[in-house]
Amino acid sequence: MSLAFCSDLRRPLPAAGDAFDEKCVLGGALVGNPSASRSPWPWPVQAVLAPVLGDTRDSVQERWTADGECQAGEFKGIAFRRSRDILFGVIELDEHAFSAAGETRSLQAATEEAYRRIFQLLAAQDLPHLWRVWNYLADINRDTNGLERYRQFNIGRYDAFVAFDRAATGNVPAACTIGLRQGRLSVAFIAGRLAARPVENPRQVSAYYYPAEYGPRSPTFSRAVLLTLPGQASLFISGTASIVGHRTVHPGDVAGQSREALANVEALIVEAKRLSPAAAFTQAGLAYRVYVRHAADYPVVRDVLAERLGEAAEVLFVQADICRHDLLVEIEAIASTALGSC
Ligand code: 3EB
Repeated sequence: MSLAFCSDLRRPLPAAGDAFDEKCVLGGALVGNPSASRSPWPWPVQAVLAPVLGDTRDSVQERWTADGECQAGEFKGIAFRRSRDILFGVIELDEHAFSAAGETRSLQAATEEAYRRIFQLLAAQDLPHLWRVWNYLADINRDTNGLERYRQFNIGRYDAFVAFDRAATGNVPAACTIGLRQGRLSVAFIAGRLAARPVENPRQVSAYYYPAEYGPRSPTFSRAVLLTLPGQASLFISGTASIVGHRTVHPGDVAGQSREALANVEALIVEAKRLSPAAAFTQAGLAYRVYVRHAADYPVVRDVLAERLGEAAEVLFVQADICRHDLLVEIEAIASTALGSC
């Protein structure tokens, strides 16, 4: 049983349709605004339609692979592929199809429905442990019906966890929730047979314990999850921002926010190594996705990261909205001892 992540940031990937004899491709992401339309890949792909910054390419492809044979499936709008032990899926929902009845807001209802379907699928596939989730939605900071859309999303996500008797604190997946210019609610996820171990950041209040000033329901995610597979330790670091305790720090200062977010990533690596001493995680050895709210801030963010991580670190910069209006940058990362072997 193994899981690997690869990105064409570093190395050319085979074209879609090429044979993958040894490895099962579970799925992946296409990040950017591809100018040419491409033939669909034969596995689920989450399209993250947002500008890639500081790169000659208009889009970047990422893939997750596992060993053994893959099976493909479709369940209530979720496209998925699974190996014996690991499942990757993507669901996109048009929130306008979920009418805002009474107090219920349509994004909230769409979010709850997406997560309900995911939990139904994982039960049916007998791969119950949700490890990592990537959430994208349009206009994340806009108020509708008197509540910011990110906060509506949090209510729907929380309600689905509770409805399926899942913990909404403690053992919850790593995640990011990011705003795009347009498009449907898109949720991609990796789940598996074994439980991952949640990792919290001693510098931050756990997001699921945020006080009510950040919304009627707290966000349901862990700061990171540690996955220990035979011969392999993987770390999924959630979207990480310039938050200390539960407060945004360095408002209006993108360099300060970049350094603080990196300090939070470093704290998570230290915590992960404390929990899994054999794992050789280093800050320079991770693969990063960095969301920058204002494209004009890109050179500052790039320079701060280069200073801390070195020029060789694998970093993809994307222009997108962060879930708090005062956050200018958010950093997520993946560490896997099998990185690059897919
Ligand atoms: C934060 O720390 C910044 O709601 O899924 C980061 C990662 C953030 C995940 C989520 C939100 C989420 O609160 C925002």
